[in-house]
Amino acid sequence: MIIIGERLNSSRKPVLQAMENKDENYLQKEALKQEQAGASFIDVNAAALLDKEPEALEWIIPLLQEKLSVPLAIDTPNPKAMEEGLKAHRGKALLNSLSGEKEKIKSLLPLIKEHKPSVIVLCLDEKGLPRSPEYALSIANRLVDLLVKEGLDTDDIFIDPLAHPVSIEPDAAPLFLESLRRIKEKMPDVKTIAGLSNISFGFPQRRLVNRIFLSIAFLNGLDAAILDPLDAKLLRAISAAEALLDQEPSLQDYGRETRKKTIKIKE
Ligand code: THG
Repeated sequence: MIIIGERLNSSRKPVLQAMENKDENYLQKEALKQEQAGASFIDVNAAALLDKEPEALEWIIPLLQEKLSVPLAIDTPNPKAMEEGLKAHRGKALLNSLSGEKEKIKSLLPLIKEHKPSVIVLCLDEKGLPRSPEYALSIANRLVDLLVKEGLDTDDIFIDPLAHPVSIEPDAAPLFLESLRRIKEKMPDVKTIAGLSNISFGFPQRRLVNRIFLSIAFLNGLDAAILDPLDAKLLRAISAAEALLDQEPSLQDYGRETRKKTIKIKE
């Protein structure tokens, strides 16, 4: 499972404060902790800074890269901020995100051509979130074709079928899983990704629901997830799912690690 660390998001109050107060130490530590916990990308979102977002990313990205050996996922709906973020990023960034909306494609495609980042594709267009797996697949298919034409490797494309909150749509999880399955079946070389927390929005015991959802999604072919890598129980659920599927770490490693950790972490 590829982990994208979600903690550096300006929707979290301490992060917003650190971004506003230019607290370099806090931001670097928050990034490094996530890398050390196993994240392969660190998501950075400064959208709550509104018109200051482009300059914030231009400042934060090199600041974080001083300390990190993994790349950043540049998480913004604002094309201008994305442009500044991609310019500031050394090496291949992860663009979060492109979608099927015409305006998005028009503004982001030239940036993708120029910087050749990895790209997260949201299954969403002008009509909003798809209500059927067929529609999610058709958006994914169209955008993957477009990106491959621009010279991207399928390996560098992550499709996000977008989980809806179960508290609002009772069939959100089966819809997500069916979209995931269809996308994997049609495009086995592209990666799939999900932000974990949407599914449990407005639901009791969110962390537990997220953990169970992630395990089910993983067993159905999810390659990557945006989550809090410092959530020890969540990370252990991932290791358990990996061990069950005979991926890394092996079952033996899982047993050894678990015996060590159960001393500290109660089930
Ligand atoms: N797909 C893609 N990108 C995304 C998302 C997605 N980026 C944003 C979001 N969804 C994932 N990132 C976060 C970052 C922080 C939180 C949730 C998702 C968060 N959640 C708790 C809450 O909402 O209450 C608070 C946890 C806390 O107390 O720290 O903070 O789906 N491509």
